[in-house]
Amino acid sequence: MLKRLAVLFAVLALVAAACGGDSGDDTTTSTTAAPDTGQGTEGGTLATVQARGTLKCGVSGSAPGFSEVAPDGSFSGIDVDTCRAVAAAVLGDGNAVEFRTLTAAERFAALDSGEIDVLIRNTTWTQTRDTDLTNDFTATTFYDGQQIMGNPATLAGLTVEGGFADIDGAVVCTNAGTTTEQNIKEGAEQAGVTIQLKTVENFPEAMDGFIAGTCDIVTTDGSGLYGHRSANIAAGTPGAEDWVIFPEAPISKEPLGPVVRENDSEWFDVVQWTVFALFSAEELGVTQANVDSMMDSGGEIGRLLGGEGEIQTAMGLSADAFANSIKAVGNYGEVYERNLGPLNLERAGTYNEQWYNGGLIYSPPFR
Ligand SMILES: N[C@@H](CCC(=O)N[C@@H](CS)C(=O)NCC(=O)O)C(=O)O
Repeated sequence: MLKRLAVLFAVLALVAAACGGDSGDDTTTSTTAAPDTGQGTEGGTLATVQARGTLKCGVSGSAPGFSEVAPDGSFSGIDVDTCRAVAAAVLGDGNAVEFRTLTAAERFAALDSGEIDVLIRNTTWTQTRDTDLTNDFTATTFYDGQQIMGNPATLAGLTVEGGFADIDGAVVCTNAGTTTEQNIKEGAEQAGVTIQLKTVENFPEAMDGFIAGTCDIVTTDGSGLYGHRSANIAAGTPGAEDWVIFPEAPISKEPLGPVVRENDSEWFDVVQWTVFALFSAEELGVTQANVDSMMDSGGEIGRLLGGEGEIQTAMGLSADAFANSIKAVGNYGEVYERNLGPLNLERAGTYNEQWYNGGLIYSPPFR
């Protein structure tokens, strides 16, 4: 489906709804003072994480393919793997992570207060979140877009060609503190349709309402809708295979990726270049299985993995920091396939492909 997203994003790029901060999206207030993180400023978080020996990573915990908690308490997902890659780069151990599950409304305050070191919770990069709040966005690990899901058994005639006209008068449910609630409100207003927007704390509650029939429609990032629909089909929820996800052209751009506290440039670099290392590893053919045998390659692969000319020690990391990340989770393509492949979030032909395959996944050079 993301093939369709990619094509339609191109059309929508200029008209996509802006994710303005006009609602309960932002749980921390704007400030011009340095954030009270207890971390100091420059370099604070890297030293803190190294001294502690674990990384505190803020995730959702109920976002299929991004961050989920299994009954045994183990975490998985593309966001979870990004946490592990950072921990492996900084601490040499991809398991040295304390996950904190956060609602959308809680997440920025948790980062600002120092409760977490990095926020990797399917979080959309927007202007207000970046510039009004005490956040810095490092890189985009998944290009998403908001869609809507309905049940044709309740809303007769609903098809994937559907649009705002089909939700006139509907009870629309989503989770609070998101771009989602802003986009749907603004989109409905602009389309001249009236909706009854019901926001809940966690998106799974919106899904419960949808299944119970108290919500006519649910809306969130397309990946979330596909993920929840797949999970419900697998769980045998009656009628789930008929649920319709529309419009084919997402109603917004939702670039998702890791967020750090602002003005901590050293830590920002560590998180950002860990993501770039996963991107570059895929480009250079370095995988979880072959990383050890590639260590002695010269050139860019050598520099990436800690060989001659390596640049990681100058960042305050070990020379083999990124080799450790790749050993822990694999390259970006492997991370994508492991977590999003099972949800049928097809990568080919989408923005989540590598740049040399027509996508937007692009790492600057390791030089
Ligand atoms: N990307 C949007 C939406 C994020 C969001 O909350 N997405 C849902 C989609 S699955 C989610 O994470 N739900 C899990 C939860 O509420 O814990 C944002 O940054 O505001």
